[in-house]
Amino acid sequence: GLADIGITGLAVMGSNLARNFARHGYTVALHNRTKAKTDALMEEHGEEGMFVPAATAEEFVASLARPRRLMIMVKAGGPTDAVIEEFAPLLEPGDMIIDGGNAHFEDTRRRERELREKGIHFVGAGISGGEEGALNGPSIMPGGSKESAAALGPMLEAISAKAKDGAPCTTHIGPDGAGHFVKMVHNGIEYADMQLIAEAYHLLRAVAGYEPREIAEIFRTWNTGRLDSYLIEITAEVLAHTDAETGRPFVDVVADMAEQKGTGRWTVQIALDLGVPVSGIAEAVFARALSGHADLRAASRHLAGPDAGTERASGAGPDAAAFADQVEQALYASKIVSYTQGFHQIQAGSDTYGWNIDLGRIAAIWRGGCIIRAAFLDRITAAYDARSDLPSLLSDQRFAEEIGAAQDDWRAVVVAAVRHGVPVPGFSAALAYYDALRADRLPAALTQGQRDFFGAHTYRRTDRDGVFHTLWGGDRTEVSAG
Ligand code: NBP
Repeated sequence: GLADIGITGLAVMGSNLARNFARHGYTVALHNRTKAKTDALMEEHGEEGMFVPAATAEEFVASLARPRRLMIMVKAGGPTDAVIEEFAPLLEPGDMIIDGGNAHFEDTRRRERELREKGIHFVGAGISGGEEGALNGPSIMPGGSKESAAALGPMLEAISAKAKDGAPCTTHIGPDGAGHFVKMVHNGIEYADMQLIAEAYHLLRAVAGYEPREIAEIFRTWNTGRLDSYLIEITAEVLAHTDAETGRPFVDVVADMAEQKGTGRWTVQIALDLGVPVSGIAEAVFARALSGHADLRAASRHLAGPDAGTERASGAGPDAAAFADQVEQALYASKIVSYTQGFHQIQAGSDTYGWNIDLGRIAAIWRGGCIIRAAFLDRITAAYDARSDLPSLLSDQRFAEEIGAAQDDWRAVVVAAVRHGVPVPGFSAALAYYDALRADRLPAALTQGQRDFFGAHTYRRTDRDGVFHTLWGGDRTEVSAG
């Protein structure tokens, strides 16, 4: 029979998604630019379900039931445009193209607009969870028309991850680029989560004196509490691992230069355009960049640090254990700030592009199938359920109480880090954000004064309406600049 969906691009992600659809009873048409990949998939997994392999684009399109659902899983960027150009002429109004690659949301907006003119629904779907997720259930963030959401929703729900309460980890995010935008911010939050965990590890090692396998145990304990998450779980696994060749902790034989594929960077670039302070994500992107500057680091090793006399808690002693508890508080508080910033960016994107995104639903569909899955996300959903127009996650009473209870320890940890010369850009940027938001008055008033002095950029007053300028070069009287 005709296929329910077709997938073109059968590298690891496309192949695994095809198998996932087939396992859920769908008939899946298969196509790849290089036919050898299609043949290999049929050979290795053809028995798992109903597949319709196609050698040519025409054959592929002809094998799809109408309205056609054609999913593209090729390398993001130019290849995606090339595939759209190849297939769009073969489709009819009402058909759907789903791009499951890691597209930039601006590309998705352009493609959606161009295809809409031809009557074709373009669905930019962010897919999280890597290879394993694609096969066993990813978190899926589709954007596009309401019609396409209705036609695709049940299929995406079937193959998606399920949260602990059984809810599918997918929802229609909003029009055009909304899905890829949310996927991008998800990746940015992932960067921030990873950086905060790395800082916690660094402090436990350099300040408290714990060994990696002891830190693994601490993370395992944390994973039974409010920090319960996939990233904390795998952190314990990585830290407990011993290098077979040298017998040393694995973490000590890995080169300390973190790489990135670019979605974290996009998050920060777009945040700059939207004027949203995502300092935690930005510090995480910069920390990876800094780690990669080997020459710069080598040239800086001689720079002075804190006095050698700085006391160090001895590993596993009571001081170290108390410090570990403080680090847990600092990590949790900083994590609340990261999510506050990330959700602010999603809200800003939604407002700017008219997407009308339901923020509580976003947290709910990240509970399974993706790298940032965590018990914590239920709390975010609860916060938005309690108040859908929540100005910020920090305005939620429970989060405010928790961060308030953590703040003394959080400050103590940042102080200890500074005293010991341990860089904690994530913890300290999060704390600075928290303190800036709480402040009655910010020194931005002085900044405005300086701007008015050198550039006549004007200012507002706290005590009456209007726009003003002081004649700094003259007698310094104030004039109305309205
Ligand atoms: P790749 O990103 O490695 O892309 C390989 C596929 O793209 C092959 O099927 C290749 O065909 C096809 N392709 C290329 Br390259 N140029 C093409 C062109 N001009 N015309 C037609 N096909 C072309 O595959 P992947 O790692 O499976 O990822 C697929 C998408 O999913 C990407 O956008 C990726 O960013 C995204 N993603 C990946 C992950 C992950 O964990 N890997 C996670 C989430 C999202 P060929 O066989 O003929 O060379």
